Amino acid sequence: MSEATNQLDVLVVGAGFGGMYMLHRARQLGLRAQVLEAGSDVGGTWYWNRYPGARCDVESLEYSYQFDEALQQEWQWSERYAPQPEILAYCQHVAERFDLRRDIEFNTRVLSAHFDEAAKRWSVTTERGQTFQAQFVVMATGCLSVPNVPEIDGAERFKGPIYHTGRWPKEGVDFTGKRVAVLGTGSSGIQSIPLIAQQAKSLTVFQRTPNHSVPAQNKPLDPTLEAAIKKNYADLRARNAQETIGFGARHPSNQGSVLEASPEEREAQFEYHWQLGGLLFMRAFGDMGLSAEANEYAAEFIRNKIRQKVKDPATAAKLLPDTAVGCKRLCADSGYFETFNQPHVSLVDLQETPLKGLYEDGVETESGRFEVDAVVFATGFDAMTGALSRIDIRGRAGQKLSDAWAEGPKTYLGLQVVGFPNLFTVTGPGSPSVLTNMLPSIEQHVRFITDAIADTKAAGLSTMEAQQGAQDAWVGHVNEVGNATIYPSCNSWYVGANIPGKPRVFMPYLGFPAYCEKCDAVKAAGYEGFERAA
Ligand code: NA7
Repeated sequence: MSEATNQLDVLVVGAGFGGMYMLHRARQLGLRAQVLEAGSDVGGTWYWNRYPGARCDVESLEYSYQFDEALQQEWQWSERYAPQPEILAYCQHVAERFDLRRDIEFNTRVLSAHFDEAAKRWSVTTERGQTFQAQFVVMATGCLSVPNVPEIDGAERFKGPIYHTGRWPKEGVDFTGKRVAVLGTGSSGIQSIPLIAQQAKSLTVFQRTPNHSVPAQNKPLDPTLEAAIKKNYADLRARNAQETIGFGARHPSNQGSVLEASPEEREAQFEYHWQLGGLLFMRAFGDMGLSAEANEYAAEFIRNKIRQKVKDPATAAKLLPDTAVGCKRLCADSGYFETFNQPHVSLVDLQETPLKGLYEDGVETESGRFEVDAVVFATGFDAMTGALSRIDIRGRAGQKLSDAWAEGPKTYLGLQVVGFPNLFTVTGPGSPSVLTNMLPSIEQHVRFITDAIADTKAAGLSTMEAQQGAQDAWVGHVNEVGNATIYPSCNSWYVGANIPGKPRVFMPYLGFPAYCEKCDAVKAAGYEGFERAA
């Protein structure tokens, strides 16, 4: 190992949006940083999720970095909601513009990170047999980066190819003339199913839980709108920073109560926000996210839309969700429900006829066998903690992070964990992350972390570590805020319910502006709640 790699100030794991900005900002502050990335290029989520129809559910002009004015002026998006290849191209553009690749080692999966208490440094090993020493380690490993590949009986016997949406082959897949099965009807399934149906000879969708989806209303980006936003980008960014979810400030948000609205007013607001599209539907009424009773009106509105769209009443009935709108992340689709009107597309309800497994020629449920040529798992991710739990992370006295989190993740501000000095997480559990526009959340975390590292070093101190009292209070607060909403009310990946055996804990923090203010106050008070030592 060269002396330089031994003298890293900061080692960053992951070269998605978090890791790339972390590297750029660390360099700006004069820190010696190195990024390790498992993939062969930058992009993170947008590197891996190449399935047909993969697209962001936050508008392109808002789902982008804002730290550099020239960057946000020069990049041109083609659609209201950017497709995966374009977001990946944007990531590659950023890597080139800021000359990031020279400090990123690709095809390098991190195996372990151990803290040496005597040396006050982290030792990080990789699958390629390398060891890196660094004073600080930043896990920019993503919230949805470890695919959930369900353990299904007989998978090894199936003769055809099995794909996971989150690990889609770079060269793409041609389903022309094939009989295809898709398992899973979350965002990835709902986005890919209409496109797979366009190619496949037949498509059978296996649904465990019906999901809410609102048409994305995607369209080519209006150049007049783009010019108007770019004229004063800072204004839109500042207004978004005041939004609980960190985006959408351009669109009206009705703070009124569903319960107090007349039937006509209710219908009008829901219809207006349905036409706005996708996640913006959640802005129809202020109490939709707070009260189950209020939410039920939104749920019934969506069920009626599904009944209108799907011609066969029996299929429509299977597609009707009975969960609160938003408790699983609301999906944004382009023709999902209409796909079931096509004669070669069918739906199997796994609640009625549970899955038995795969066999040589297809999928088997309790109602019988379905012969297919290819299987697509759109079965999601081990979210929020999955990437961290797959690295052997050990802090003080050899304590394992997986032990510290045995009952669910516990952090201070989603940034640090007691007992793991100088280890930071970008958009970790306990921070707003997945309940917000990820880009501003990532930038806010990276600013906090890089400032904290630079300030700690400038003060002649060696370590920074969350304190127990501060962490306990923060965990309690995150739970209290989450439990006052409808969000923990169903079996979503927000609560880890999609992974067998995972402790049920509502992991993200709801409330982007309040969170940013808290971080600013913590920093202004000399990193209150963190202990910094020589
Ligand atoms: P999701 O939203 O977790 O959806 C996964 C889907 O797969 C969902 O319908 C699951 O049913 C289903 N699933 C998971 N495991 C199984 C098994 N074992 N058998 C049958 N069906 C199963 O993941 P996505 O990739 O679609 O989206 C993740 C996020 O990415 C999304 O929220 C956006 O933020 C972008 P379930 O509902 O658990 O019954």
